[in-house]
Amino acid sequence: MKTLHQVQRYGFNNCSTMKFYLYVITDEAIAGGLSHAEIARRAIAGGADVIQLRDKTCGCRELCQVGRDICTMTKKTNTLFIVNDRLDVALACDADGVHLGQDDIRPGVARQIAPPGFIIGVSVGTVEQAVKAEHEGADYIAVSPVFSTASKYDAGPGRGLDRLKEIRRNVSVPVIAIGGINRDNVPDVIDAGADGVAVISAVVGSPDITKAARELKLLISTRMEALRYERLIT
Ligand code: TZP
Ligand code: MG
Repeated sequence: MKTLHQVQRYGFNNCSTMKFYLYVITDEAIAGGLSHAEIARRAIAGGADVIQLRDKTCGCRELCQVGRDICTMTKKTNTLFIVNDRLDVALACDADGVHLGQDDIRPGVARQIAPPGFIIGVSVGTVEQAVKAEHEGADYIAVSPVFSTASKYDAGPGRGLDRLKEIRRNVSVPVIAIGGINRDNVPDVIDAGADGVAVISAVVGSPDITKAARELKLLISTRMEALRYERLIT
């Protein structure tokens, strides 16, 4: 039997057909002072499928305004828009969803507040957390961090590709890989079962965000296609 969130998910957002290939997280410091909106604009031009607004210091009112500006862009370009941590901001700026960490509001509680079809993503580091997040209504999970990263001071050590594979085997929602992912390791990440990759530095830290996004997206799509073909013939 489908849970309520699955009915909502498939009924309204059709999450099963959603593409999460390239998920770009905004970071003004890593972008050398570019605004969140400008980072989003450049990443979308390079083919980002999802934009996450992430700012740990910005006040609520300003964050809502930034979110509304990004939302206008993502709606026009059919890009998903997710707000990090803040369910209130995500709802206020009409984002498609919220991304929650292990210390944020519980996904099940967020689900009770959010409208039907609202996307809830959850960061996990273990199989237990992943299974729990799915059970509580997460629409996707992010395995975090797959590799060590300097972009999040408290991310902890990389969990590795075996952990990613193990989590993939134990949940049915889309699995996004995050942390230290770049052009060199992205094929291995896709081979390990990720449905998409979330990045900051590999795209936002590049002097040409649009080009970096385009190149990373191409690497992801190419590897996804190759995998699909391999599965068809084996
Ligand atoms: N959550 C887990 S790792 C991370 C976040 C926000 C940072 C990812 O940044 P990068 O530069 O792609 O490693
Ligand atoms: Mg968080």
